[in-house]
Amino acid sequence: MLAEINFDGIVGPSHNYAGLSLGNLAATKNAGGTSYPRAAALQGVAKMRGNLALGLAQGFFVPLPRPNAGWLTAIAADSGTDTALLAGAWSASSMWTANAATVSPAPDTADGRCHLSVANLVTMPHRSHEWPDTLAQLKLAFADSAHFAVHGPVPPCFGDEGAANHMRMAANHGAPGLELFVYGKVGGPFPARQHEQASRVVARRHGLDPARVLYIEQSAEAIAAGAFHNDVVAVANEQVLFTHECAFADPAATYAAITAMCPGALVVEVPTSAVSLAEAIRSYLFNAQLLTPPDGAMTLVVPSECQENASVWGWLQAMLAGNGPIARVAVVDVRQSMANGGGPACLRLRVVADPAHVDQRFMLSEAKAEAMERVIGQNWPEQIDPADLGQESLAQTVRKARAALLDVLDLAELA
Ligand code: SUG
Repeated sequence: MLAEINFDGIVGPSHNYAGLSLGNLAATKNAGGTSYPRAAALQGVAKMRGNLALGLAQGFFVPLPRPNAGWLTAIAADSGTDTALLAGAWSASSMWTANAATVSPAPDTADGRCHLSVANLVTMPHRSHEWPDTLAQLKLAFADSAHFAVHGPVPPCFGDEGAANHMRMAANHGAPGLELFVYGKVGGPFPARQHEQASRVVARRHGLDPARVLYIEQSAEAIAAGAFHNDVVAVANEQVLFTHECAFADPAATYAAITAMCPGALVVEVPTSAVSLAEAIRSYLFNAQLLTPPDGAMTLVVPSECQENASVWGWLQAMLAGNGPIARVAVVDVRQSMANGGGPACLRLRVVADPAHVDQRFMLSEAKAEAMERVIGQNWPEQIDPADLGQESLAQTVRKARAALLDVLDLAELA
């Protein structure tokens, strides 16, 4: 049976704050700070366990090989190379699997298979070299070609950041859906990372019905305020779109098109008067997981930063009291990821599929979560100062830690 499976990226042992993402305010603010990879990875596993406890199907992807020797060779790195480029080889940014790929589930596609296109992530140098290793992992997890089609990246002239700029609305996850592709226009102070043509290429490749696709321009104001991906200001689940008033260039036209194309759609809009764009981006209110557990009570999984912001928390309490479509709010601590601009929604890729068709090595169980915690506890560095990046001893620790995880998950072929 089709279900929404959330594939979280396990935070890699090289997790650090090198400040590489222009336009991502949390990442640039924390540049140079000490990171705690072990705590970061354990926070991620705890989040996954929370979703398992809700009765949801949960999968995961493993960290990519770091430092990436292929990237260092490609840029002909030497002792004079810019430290930001060198740090790019060490980034654990593949943890944010919302940027791994764009996914169109089987009910939406012409051939009735679930299509996945790996994201090229070309805008940020440190993320531009993720896709080959991500693709290898997708090909393994979704190897069953009767049910999945895994595509390579769109041409690099079109920036593609994957599911972070893609939403899907449907009566339920297994029903045909409306796919929403959100793109930015260049010209503002920060890069517009998702290009319209990349989204259009993905939709054509996936065999989507044009009558069930919408291309939506992200508001320039949101990008300039630090919403470097649409999932920082909007999230959808089934028939609900939860969005900030300033997420889209033309909100009224966007809502009208959605309600016309997806009968029963409900827009839960948070006005600027209740939560400013700056507060929304600081708290990551919209970078929440909006989930439908088996008991049917739609649940918004927010980062703990939301609890600490009076207007955000106040708005959430009023929402719960108001008897709207979102029935529950759950709080998770993913502070280590948040400090690099990655909230609960960034850490997961949603794939609507029959869990039985996925390579079971990528599906989480309680026992596997415990095994992961043991490996992380024993092998992940406790802390990393960005000045340590480049040290051979740290490289060895990072490689050994990843190898230990692959070993326990029976995924050594990704070594
Ligand atoms: O691409 N941060 C990531 C955060 C990605 C969040 N994902 C979603 N919104 N879906 C990025 O900006 C910071 C790494 C550094 O600066 O070292 C970083 O890559």
